[in-house]
Amino acid sequence: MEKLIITAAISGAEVTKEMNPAVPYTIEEFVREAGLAYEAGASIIHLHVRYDEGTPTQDKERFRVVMEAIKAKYPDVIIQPSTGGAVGMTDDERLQPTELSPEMATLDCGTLNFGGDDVFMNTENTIKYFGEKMIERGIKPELEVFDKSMIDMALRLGKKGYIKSPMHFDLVMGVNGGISGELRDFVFLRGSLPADATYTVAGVGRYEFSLAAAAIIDGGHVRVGLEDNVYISKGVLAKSNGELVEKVVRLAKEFGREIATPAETRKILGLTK
Ligand code: KMH
Ligand code: ZN
Repeated sequence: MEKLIITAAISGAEVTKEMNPAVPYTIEEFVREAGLAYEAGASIIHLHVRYDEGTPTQDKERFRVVMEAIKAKYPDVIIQPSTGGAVGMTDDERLQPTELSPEMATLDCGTLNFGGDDVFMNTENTIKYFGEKMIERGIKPELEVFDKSMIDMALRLGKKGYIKSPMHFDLVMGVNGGISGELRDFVFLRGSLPADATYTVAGVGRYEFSLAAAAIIDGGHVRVGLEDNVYISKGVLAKSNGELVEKVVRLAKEFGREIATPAETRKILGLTK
């Protein structure tokens, strides 16, 4: 079986230090959390940035500083900025980190309720616009799908030339407003992907490790991190993103999956930069 790509979603836009003190806000904290995840076995860092006091931002300059600081210490790690940002941001605000020519970036494939009164807006025109920008800038999109309809949207827009194949998906499961993280739904999503696609799974909250195990067995890849889940086990806060990655590495070892280095990850995903 192919080696296992581990992505660490180290920060997110919604999770706070009140929920887990390890959530990074300052540049030093971003370097620390990225480093611990990388050293534990993550080859991709999925990145949202914050200002020092914790406000999420898509500001290009803040991304530049954080990305350069991480790369200065861990030059081969793959940094995958979010273009989802935080609920309520405009399309152009969200796209800013793609101007820095990262190897990858997320591309969210549909609109969904996001808890309470929040709606995470991704209209068809937004998805087309983001897809075009990523092709223009030579960035491999990680297609964030929170429900089955979003896979269908990606395939439709792929046929129209907005997204290139082979596609790489992130099955984000267990968001309040998206598909659940039950195994039955994982089998359904996974079975809906094109044969030439790669995928990673991001189980939110209590689904993080059950879905990681499912993807490891299935030959898929895994995303973990404080963005998705702040606990290492029921009721016990994770000490760091590194601790969450270490748990995935242990699971992979039990099932005989080796961990992909950043160079191997580039090969598997066809990253060319
Ligand atoms: N923060 C969410 C509204 C992504 O990174 O592309 C969107 C999100 C998805 O986290
Ligand atoms: Zn994200």
